[in-house]
Amino acid sequence: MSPLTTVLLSLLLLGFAASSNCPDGWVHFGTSCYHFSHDTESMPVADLVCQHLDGHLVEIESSEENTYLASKAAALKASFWTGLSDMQQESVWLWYDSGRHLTSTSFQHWFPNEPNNAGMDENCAYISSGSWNDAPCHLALHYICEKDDGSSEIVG
Ligand code: MMA
Ligand code: CA
Repeated sequence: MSPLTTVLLSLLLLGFAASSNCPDGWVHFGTSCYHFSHDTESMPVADLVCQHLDGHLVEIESSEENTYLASKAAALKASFWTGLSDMQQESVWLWYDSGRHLTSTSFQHWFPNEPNNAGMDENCAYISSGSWNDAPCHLALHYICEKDDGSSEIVG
């Protein structure tokens, strides 16, 4: 083998080794895999289903991620639970699985005048057409699971 061929083959193999894989039924964006549910569940049950699939309810951290999810969801015309909740303390929004707080500098994309805690019973946030609304956590909605794409896994 010529040195050039060796280098090119090595790069190809390295590329494959580093490339991420998402299971069937999951789509890839950034360093995550996403699954858009076919069923509807309350938000806590949705999170349990995501955990059962080795993931968690989606945590949206950037406008790029939000736009990607909205584009994928557009064809599905549904509202999807995210992992965002203020069920522990009213008006303190945090990502259920990582425990990260939504702060004034965090990416957020609420519908106008949301979150409004309508009926004082809205502690979970769904995404619909790219914007977020707080709604009762017991509502049965579709949901988006997220998990790491495995590309940063340490092997060996
Ligand atoms: C309206 C608005 C929301 C609220 C839902 C409840 C459709 O949006 O008042 O803030 O969460 O109703 O269904
Ligand atoms: Ca609301």
